[in-house]
This record gives sequence, structure tokens and C-alpha cells, in this order.
Amino acid sequence: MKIEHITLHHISMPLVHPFRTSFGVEEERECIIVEVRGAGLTGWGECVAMDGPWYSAETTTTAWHILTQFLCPMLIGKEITSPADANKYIKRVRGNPMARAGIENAIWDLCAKSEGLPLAQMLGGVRERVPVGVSIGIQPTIDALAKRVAGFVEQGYGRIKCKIEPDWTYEPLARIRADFPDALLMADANSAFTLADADLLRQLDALDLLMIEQPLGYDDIADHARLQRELTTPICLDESIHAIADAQAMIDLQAGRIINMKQGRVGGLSIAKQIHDMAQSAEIQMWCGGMLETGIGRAINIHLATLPNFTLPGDISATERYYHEDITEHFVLNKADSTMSVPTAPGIGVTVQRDRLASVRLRQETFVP
Ligand code: OSB
Ligand code: MG
Repeated sequence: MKIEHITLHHISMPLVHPFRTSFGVEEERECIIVEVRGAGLTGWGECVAMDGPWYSAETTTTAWHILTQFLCPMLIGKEITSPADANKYIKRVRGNPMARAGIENAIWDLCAKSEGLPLAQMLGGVRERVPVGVSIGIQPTIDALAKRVAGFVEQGYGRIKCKIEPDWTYEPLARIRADFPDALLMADANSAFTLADADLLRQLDALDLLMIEQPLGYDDIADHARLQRELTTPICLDESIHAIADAQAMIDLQAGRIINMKQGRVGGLSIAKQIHDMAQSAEIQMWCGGMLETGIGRAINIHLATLPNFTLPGDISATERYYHEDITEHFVLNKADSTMSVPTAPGIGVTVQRDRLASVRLRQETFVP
């Protein structure tokens, strides 16, 4: 099929609740929605770069630049039969994984729709429902955190992740562990610590956490290997895994036992699938991370999380945890088993509401051959 039309939609949606991590506070979620048309069908993707370079180097502005100046011009008018075909045209672009993933997502959706298959099936997924959890930001007080966690447990979330930083490490997690002795509980540091904090992090070993996510530098692998040797709690890498070579280094150096897979962070679904297969062979567990996505990105994450090595609950929550209104239909939690159902219609399986998309749009740009 020929890529006949591409439109980029730069949008911003207010979050229901400010989200505070060790790298900053998000009150609005800016992102770029990618629309690609061919053979009478429309594919959708989401570029998860954030407004500032705090989680990774990319921002919505750098991604807009890479998409408008390079990726869209390289793909418009091209004949493709698969995402692998499309990737041949854009492989000259180095780095910028989130920009690349945004357009690659849309091509996966388009190809799945042209085959009449749900994205999960195109990817090789094996589940109809995926286990999910909730990620909770740093709160003003421990009581406020305890209240927030209790609310999410009440809603049915079976896995709770709390953000940590050097002043917010042992005490908040110890309180949640005391309140919920059997909860699947974990911590995410977003690179807030150094090896000098090993003693502080070792205190967490007493709390029976599922894992500690990304304690050290966003680009580090070697120090994580040193730290893992000092902790009994498994280390999970998020920010450090940008590419296949990073996953290989993590495996070779034993720099952790778990990967948080975010397809945007590694450059799209094709690379995510390759890292998935590598991790599976190396017996590294995996789960699907989140970037406060709209319904488009959330649908993509849910389809990805159906692959066999996604054995732990993902950072995939109900729409109402993020947004009052979305640009697709809302996702709800299956309270009985803390799962989310995988959409069954072809492609991403959700419908984009164009009036909603237009109402949150800051700018748009269209490419035709
Ligand atoms: O580190 O996993 C992270 C959100 C934005 C950027 C980084 C992270 C997160 C989350 C939220 O933890 C996950 C979600 O529910 O989307
Ligand atoms: Mg993380």
C-alpha cells in the first residue's frame, strides 16, 4: 500500500492529578499524535516525548523537528507492505527513538488494519487481558500517600508503584507495606540516586518489594550491576534501555533482573519485540511501562503487553486515573483481577474522536506526496 497522507497533531491534555516524580511535576500532558493514511485506511500512533528533557533527551519540540523535517518526508508516497518495509526508509535517522516510534506505531496500526487483525495478533500476543497496576507520584506527606494508595487499592489495582527520591525512600514505602502487608509493591526512582546511596537503598530490602526501578543514572548500566550485587531486591531498568545494545549490555553485566519496556523509549514496536525476545531467552522478566499516554498510546501498550514475556503487571491504568476526557473511548479496570481487556477490533482497536482531538490540538501539519 502507498503512504498517501500523514498528519501530525501536537496536543496538550490536562491531567486529573499533578504527577510528581524525582525529575519534576507534570500537570498537562503534551504529545504528538501521528495519523497515517493508505489504501482507504487510517493508522494512529503516539509520540511520547514530554514537554521538557527530564525523562529523556527528547521533547515534543525535538520530536516535531525530526518528524516534520526527516521522518515524514522519508515515508510520504512510499509503497510498503509491512512495518519492516517502512523501517528501511527511516533507518538513516539516528537516535530520536520517541519520534521514530510515533510514526512506526501508526504504520503498525495501518498494516494490522489492512490485514484485518488486532495489533496484538500481528505482534504475536498470547493474552486477551493484561495484568495492570498504578504508578503513584511523590506526595506532600506520608499520610497523603497512604490515602492515595488506599483509594487505588479500593478501585481494584493489584500492583502499586510509588515514586521515590533521596528524601522520600524508606519511610513512605514502609508505611504502605504496613498498611498493605500483601500488596504487590514497588518503587521507581527515575535515576534520583547514585552508588553512594547504596545503604539507603539497601533498607528497602526489608520491605519485600517486587523491584526497584531505575535507581541510578539514566544512561548507566555498569553501576546498576554493582548496585544489584549489593541488593536482594531485583533492579528493573527503565531509562537506561534505549536500544537493543543496552538490553544486551544489561544481560551481559547482570545489571538488573527486570526490564520496564516502553516501546517509545526504544524506537517503536519492532525493536520492542526484538528486545522482548532477547529478554525471554535470557530469563529477564518484562512488563509494559507507561508515559501517561492518551487512549491511542494506551491501546498500543495493551496490545504489546500481550506478548508472552510480559509476565508482570504493567503501568497501564484506567483512563480516569489520567484524564477526565480522552481522544478515544475510555479504558476501564477489570476490578476482579486487576487486568485490562485487549481491544479486539483490527489494529489498535479504538476509535479516535476527531472533535476531541481538534479541541486539544495546539498545531498540526500535513504531508502528501
Ligand atoms: O518512569 O515509569 C516512569 C510517567 C512518565 C514518565 C516516566 C514514568 C512515568 C510513570 C507513569 O511512572 C506510568 C503511567 O501510568 O503511564
Ligand atoms: Mg520508570
